[in-house]
Amino acid sequence: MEGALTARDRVGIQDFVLLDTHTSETAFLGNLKKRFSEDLIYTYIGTLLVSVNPYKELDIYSKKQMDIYMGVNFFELPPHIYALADNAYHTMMAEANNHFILISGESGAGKTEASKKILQYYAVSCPSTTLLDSVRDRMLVSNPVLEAFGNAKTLKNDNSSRFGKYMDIQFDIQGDAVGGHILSYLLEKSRVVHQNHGERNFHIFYQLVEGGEEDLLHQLGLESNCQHYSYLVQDECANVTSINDKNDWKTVRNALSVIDFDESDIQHLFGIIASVLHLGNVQFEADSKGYATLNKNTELRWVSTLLGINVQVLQEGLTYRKIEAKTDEVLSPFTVDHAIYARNALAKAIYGRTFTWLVNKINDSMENKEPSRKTVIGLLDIYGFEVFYVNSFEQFCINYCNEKLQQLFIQLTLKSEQEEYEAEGIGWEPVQFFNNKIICDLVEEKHRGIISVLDEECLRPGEATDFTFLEKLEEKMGSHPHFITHKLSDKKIRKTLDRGDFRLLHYAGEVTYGVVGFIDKNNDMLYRNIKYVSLLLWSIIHVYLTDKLLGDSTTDPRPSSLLGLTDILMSKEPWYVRCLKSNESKQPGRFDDVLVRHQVKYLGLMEHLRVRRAGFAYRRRYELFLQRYKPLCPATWPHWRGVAAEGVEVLVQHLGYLPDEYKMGRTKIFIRHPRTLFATEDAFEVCKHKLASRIQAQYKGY
Ligand code: AD9
Ligand code: MG
Repeated sequence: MEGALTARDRVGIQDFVLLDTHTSETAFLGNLKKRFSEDLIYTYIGTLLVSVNPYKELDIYSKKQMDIYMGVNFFELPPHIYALADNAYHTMMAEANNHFILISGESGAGKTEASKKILQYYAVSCPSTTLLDSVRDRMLVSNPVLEAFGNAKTLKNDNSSRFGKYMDIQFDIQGDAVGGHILSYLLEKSRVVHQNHGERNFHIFYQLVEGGEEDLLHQLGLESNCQHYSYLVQDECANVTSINDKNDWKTVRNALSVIDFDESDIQHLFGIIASVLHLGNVQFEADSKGYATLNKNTELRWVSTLLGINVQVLQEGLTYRKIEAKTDEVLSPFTVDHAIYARNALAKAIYGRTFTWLVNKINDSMENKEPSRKTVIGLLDIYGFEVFYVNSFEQFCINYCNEKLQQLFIQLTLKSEQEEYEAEGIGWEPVQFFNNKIICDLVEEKHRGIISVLDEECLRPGEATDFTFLEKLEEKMGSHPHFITHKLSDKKIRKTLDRGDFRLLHYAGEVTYGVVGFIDKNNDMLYRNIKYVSLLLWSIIHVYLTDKLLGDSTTDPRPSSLLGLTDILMSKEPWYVRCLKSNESKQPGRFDDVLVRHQVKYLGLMEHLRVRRAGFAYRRRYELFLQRYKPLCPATWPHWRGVAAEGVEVLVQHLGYLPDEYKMGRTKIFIRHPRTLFATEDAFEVCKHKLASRIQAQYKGY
């Protein structure tokens, strides 16, 4: 009928797999845009959830909404993050295995928000006993605490995660959320001492200074003015309209008491945070010989008081290098530059250790000590791919992490899916996709990758510089199609590169990295900068931090530790949320076609859709399928005595599966649409209840 819009015209299609015959990028984007304009930010590709950041509060996350989604099959309700969370949960319960939800997308796309919604869903909706309420409360409040210490305003996102977070939510056999555990990765410590134009330090500093009670600030020797602290005013953007530091302070203070921080822990914690601010204000002057001296030591006295370190020792640590000779120790004075370097290194080390300590404390408070059998749902929320005008070692690490996650996604979906069809002898037209393994190898390959070259250079202290590192890269990577430098490029491209740059062609786009600082920052990560920071200073840090911050942090925080994470994820059943950024200016309701198209492309969503459309949403080994659903058919219940595959064939015939709906592989049955399986699952639920009441009736007879 002309003129009247059908619901489908208005709200688009909620699962791309059902998008008629169109698998073109234009149709895909048209559907996303149509839904976005109706505030429908979620769309499925099969069981993968695509989410587009609305940049405005939507009324879709209430308890009432959670209840609507609880226990309802995936495709019966409009797409929602709760539906995905619920489905992962019910599959975990039914199959008694571990799952993880991988949330990806570029910086500001909505990953952290998505992960919070999922956690809220589990904490609020899953069955509960009063005893467990406190664990859930702790899980929920761990978010504002970790965000205060690990998030900051960047040019891309006012609340950008500056660390990677993997959280296991543990469930007991009844399905109660009974505990949690967090692993944190690669905190961007350099932000403590330096922020780029238009960015801020970690939120907690502003929260304390702006929101801290008068008494507390007095005890810590702090002024209630961010402008007073050189680590906070480098870019004079202390005030951000979207952030209310005073309110956030209250939230964090309350949260800390929920996660078992007593008053002395809290005093201690903020004493350390304040000491970092004081340290940033410690200034040096050159004496007549050019060596560093302190121009006044008021700030250093505060650091000394707050950390409990003798002021003289601290002062020596910041202005002298300790050289250990055979029998003696010699103090050699620092230049001003060296002293500033030592001061900043100390500030970063203190902050980094405090963060690790905080994560450990949160983990203690969420720990479930019951030895009962548990299954977990893991949530992965890392910092997203980012490109700035100037990109350094931090962006290199962040973008490499994203490269790894994309590889994991490819491995688990596009690649293994197609390999499985082949192995199972299912007829299949291969779908072409860009495999970013070539870029992961370029970064991580042993002895040849960028990280190896960097590590090797770090082992040549005194000789290696950022520029010798770049030369080595040019020697080793010269002809690599994803690596370009000024020297290696033609005239046209050369104009866009400085001599100290290298450019990587990432899966998500080109990024030009300036090499300055790579050696230093990598050394810092390896805790090898003993050479640069005096031994004396380091012994102070060591004694102080191991005593006060409960143990050494032995985890290697470099990107290579991500390999361990890949193993953790590979052992679980995956679910995916792909977050898309709707526009660069953070405007509510604005959908930038070019920006969204670019993300759809590099995230491989079209390829995923093609594999999904032509493929099968569900597969199970014959034995498992038969074991679960055999009560649904008289011929297979209570036992099927023949070959499992034949039993499954009899069973699905009985259930009325159409020939196009399923395929029989070598070891597994493949089912095309989830709704077919859901219908079977519903029938199974009904049957289970009937069986249960029959058994009850029998027992009544005794
Ligand atoms: V980064 O890689 O950590 O820099 P994220 O985590 O992908 O990034 P985040 O979740 O922090 O982005 O979202 C950025 C901002 O977008 C939030 O602070 C919200 O203002 C906004 N946002 C994101 N998702 C939603 C949503 N579902 N509803 C409303 C949202 N606003
Ligand atoms: Mg985030």
